[in-house]
Amino acid sequence: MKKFLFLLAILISPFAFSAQLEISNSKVRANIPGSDNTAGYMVAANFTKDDISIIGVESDIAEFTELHSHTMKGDRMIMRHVKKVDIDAGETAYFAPNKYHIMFINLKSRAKHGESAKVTFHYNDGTSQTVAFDIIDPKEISG
Ligand SMILES: [Cu+2]
Repeated sequence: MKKFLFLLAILISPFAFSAQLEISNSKVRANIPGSDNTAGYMVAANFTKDDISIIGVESDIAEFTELHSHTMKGDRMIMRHVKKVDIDAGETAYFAPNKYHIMFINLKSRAKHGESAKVTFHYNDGTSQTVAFDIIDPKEISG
């Protein structure tokens, strides 16, 4: 019986032994009419003993979903598509306005306040994780 329960525990938690981030405060800016793109933010904490890299991202609301960074060029902010974001063991990454963000490009429909998006992160160890993001009026997103 003990053995059976152990096997059951493995079956119902398939990611127990793989990279998983604690993702909180996950939200997407509701997009403004006339724009086909928007951005998402989150806090991603790595409480595991392993360094984790996010190497890809996709979503159910956009044709393309990318990891972006913001860098300053002189006094101008420039968005860059980055191939990966490293979150070392014990570290926390803040995806926020003017920092790393998730870019949703060619939205399939308008991202409306009150709806939600499914965002899937792919990790360097071959695993992935899907997280729900609340779609929020940009006025309610600080930063
Ligand atoms: Cu961007």
